[in-house]
Amino acid sequence: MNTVTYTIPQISCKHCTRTITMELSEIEGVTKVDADVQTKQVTITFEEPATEEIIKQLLGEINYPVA
Ligand SMILES: [Cu+2]
Repeated sequence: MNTVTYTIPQISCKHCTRTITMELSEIEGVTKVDADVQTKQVTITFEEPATEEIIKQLLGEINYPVA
């Protein structure tokens, strides 16, 4: 089990955090997503087959690239 925290400057409201949480939860192996509007940070808990590369790629695809 791995936990990573990313800063995502594009997070601006609760809609953003909901979108990010929903999209990341679709990735097989992602078990927990905690996105915060105030800090613009997303903390993700995951295990195989999910990888940081897969997570970062998806965030880029949905226009919330990691800083
Ligand atoms: Cu928003």
